[in-house]
Amino acid sequence: MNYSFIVPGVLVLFIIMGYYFFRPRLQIRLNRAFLAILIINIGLQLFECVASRLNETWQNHDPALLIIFNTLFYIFCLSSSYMFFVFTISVLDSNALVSHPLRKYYPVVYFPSIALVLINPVTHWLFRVEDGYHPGPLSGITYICAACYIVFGTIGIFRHIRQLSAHGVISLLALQGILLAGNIARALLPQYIVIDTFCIMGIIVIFMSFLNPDLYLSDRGYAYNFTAFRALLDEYHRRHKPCRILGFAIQNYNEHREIFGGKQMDEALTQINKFMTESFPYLSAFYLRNGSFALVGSNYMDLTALRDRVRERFGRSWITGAGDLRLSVSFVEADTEILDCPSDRLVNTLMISQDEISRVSEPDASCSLTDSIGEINRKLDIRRCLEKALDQDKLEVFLQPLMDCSTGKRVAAEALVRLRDENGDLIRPDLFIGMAEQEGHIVRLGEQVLSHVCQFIRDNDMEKIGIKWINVNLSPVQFMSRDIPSTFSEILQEYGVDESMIHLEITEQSMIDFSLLREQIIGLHDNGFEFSLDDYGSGYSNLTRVRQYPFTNIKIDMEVVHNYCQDRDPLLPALVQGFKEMNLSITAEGIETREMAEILKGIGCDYLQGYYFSRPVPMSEFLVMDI
Ligand code: G
Ligand code: G
Ligand code: MN
Repeated sequence: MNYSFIVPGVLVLFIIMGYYFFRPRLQIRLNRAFLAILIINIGLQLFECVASRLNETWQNHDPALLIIFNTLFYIFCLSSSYMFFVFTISVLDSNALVSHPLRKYYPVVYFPSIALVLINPVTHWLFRVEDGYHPGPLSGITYICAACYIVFGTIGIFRHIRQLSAHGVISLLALQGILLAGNIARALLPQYIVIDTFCIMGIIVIFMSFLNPDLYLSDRGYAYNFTAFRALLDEYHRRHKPCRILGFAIQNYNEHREIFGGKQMDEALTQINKFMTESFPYLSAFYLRNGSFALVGSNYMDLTALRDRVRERFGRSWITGAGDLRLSVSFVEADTEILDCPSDRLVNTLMISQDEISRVSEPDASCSLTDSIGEINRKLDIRRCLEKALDQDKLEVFLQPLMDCSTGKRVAAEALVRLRDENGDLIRPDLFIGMAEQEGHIVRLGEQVLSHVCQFIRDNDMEKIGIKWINVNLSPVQFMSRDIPSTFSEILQEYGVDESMIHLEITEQSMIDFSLLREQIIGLHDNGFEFSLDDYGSGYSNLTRVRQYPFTNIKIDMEVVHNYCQDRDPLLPALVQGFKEMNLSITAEGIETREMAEILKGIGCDYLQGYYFSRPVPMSEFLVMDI
C-alpha cells in the first residue's frame, strides 16, 4: 500500500477547515451539508489508512479489529458519495427555490448499501476476514453507489440548468467529474489511496464556489452581507421555517456620509456590526447596504426587547478615529406571518421600508414589515385587476350629472372610471389612477374611457336625456403620448361623435410648466375639444396660468365649496365674478345639500355637481334617472 497521497491531502483539509471554522457561518443547509462532507472525509481518510494498514499486517491483529475498521471504511466511503450528492442537491434547491418532490427517494441506493455493510459480518458479501482480508462478490458496492449518485447529481444539474448561474453549473459539473475520476482512479490503482485526494479536490471546488465565508460576509466587521440575507430568507421560505426580523436603518444615512465623510462613517459601520455580532451571538446579524441592518432570529425572538437594546446602544456615540458620532435609527419589525410572502418580495419590501423610514427624522420611527407587505400585496392585487380589466376592456365608466343652475335640470355629466375586483366590489380610482400613471397604463385607460363615453353618446339619444356634453378626466401623463390629439379624434370619428360633445378636465395640480402639455392642450382644442380646469383652489391657483390655456370652464374644488358654505368669506364670490368676466363658466363640485346648492347658485355658479343631485352611477342607471 502506498500512503503518500494521504499526508498532503490531510494538510490541505486542515487549511480549509481553518478558514471555514474560524469565521462566521450562516445557518443554511448548504453549510450543514458541507460540514457533513468535511467530517465524513476526515473519517474516510482515517479509516482507510487504518484499515489498509491492518489488512497488510493482519497476522499481528485481532480479526475483530479488521472487521470493525473495514466496516467503518465501507460506511464512510458510501456516505462520502452520498453527501456530495446531497450537497449538489442543496445548491440546486437553493437556486430553484423549491424542494424537489423526489427528495424522499434520494437515499434509495445509500440506505440499502449501508444495510449490506451492516449485515456483512454474517453474509460476507462485501468482504471476509479469515487469515486476512478477502473481498467478497459485492465488494464493488462503493463504486456502484458513487456512480449512481454522480449520475443522479448530473441529471439534477441539467434539469435546473436554467436556474443556475454559469459559474454554478461549471462548479457542480466539475464536482461530479472529479468524483468520477476519483472512483476510476481508485479502481485502476488499488494499491494507492487516491480517492481521498479527489474528494479533497471536490471539497476545494465546493468551498471556493459556494461556501467561501467571504461570499457571505460584509466587508465591515463580521456581520453577513446582503447575499447572505437573501440566502437565509430563501431557505426559511422554502422550508416554511418561521423567523423574526428586526431591521434598522441609520436615519439620513447619505447626508450623514456627506457631512462626516466616508471614512468615519465606515468606522461607525464596523462598530455597529461588531456591536450586533457581540451582543446577539444567537442571532444572525446583517449589514445590508446604505446604512441599513437586519437581525434575524427564531420565532421566539422578542422583537421589542431587541429593539430596546439596539435603541439603547444608539443612544450613545460611536467612537471613531476622528471623533464621536451620534446616529439615530428607524426600525422595521417583521414576524412570522411574512413567511407566506416570496422571499425576494420580502427582501425588497424590507429594503424599501427601511429606505422610507430612514428618511423620517423622528426619533425611533418604526413600522411593521407585515403591514408594508400587506400594502404591497394589495397593490399587486389591484395592479393585476387593472391589467386584466384593460386587456379585456372591462373597465366601467360611471356618470355623475352636472346640473344647470338656470334650468334646474341636468345638462351634462362627468365620466368617472370604475374598476371591480374579483368579488365585484369597486376599487376606488385614487387607488389605481396613480398606479396606472406609474405603470404606463394611463394612456390605454384614457382611451378606453373615452371609447365608452363615445359609445354611450352614439347609442343613446342625448337630446332626450338632456345631455349636451360629457366631461372626461385627463391625466397629465396622457399628454406625454405625442399623438393624443389625433388618437382622440380617431376615437370620436369611430363612433361618429362630435368633438363639442366632449369636455376634457385637467386638474390644477397637473398644470406643471411643461411645454408639451401646452402644445397638446392647444392641439386638442384646435381639434374642437373644450377644456375644464378641475379641482380649482386645491393647488397653487395660479391665475396667469388659467389665462394662458384655452379653458372654457372652471370647476371649483369640493373643499373650497365646503369651506365657503361654512364660513362665507368674500373671496369666492369675487373669484367667481372675475372668472365670469373672463367668459369662463363656473361649476361647483361636491354639492351635498339643498342649502349648499342655493348658496353656490347665489354667488353665480353656472353648474352644480354633487351627491345632493346624484352620486356617480352606472350608465344604464344614468339613462333612467329622473332629474
Ligand atoms: O369619483 P371618483 O372617486 O371616481 O374620482 C376620483 C378621482 O379619479 C377624481 O379626481 C378623478 O379626477 C379621477 N378619475 C376618475 N375617472 C378618471 C379617468 O377616466 N381618467 C383619469 N385620468 N382620472 C379619472
Ligand atoms: O377630482 P374630480 O373632480 O374629478 O373628482 C370627482 C370626485 O368627487 C369623484 O370621486 C366623485 O365621486 C366625488 N364626488 C362627487 N360629488 C361629490 C359630493 O357631493 N361629495 C363628495 N364628498 N364627493 C363627491
Ligand atoms: Mn374631475
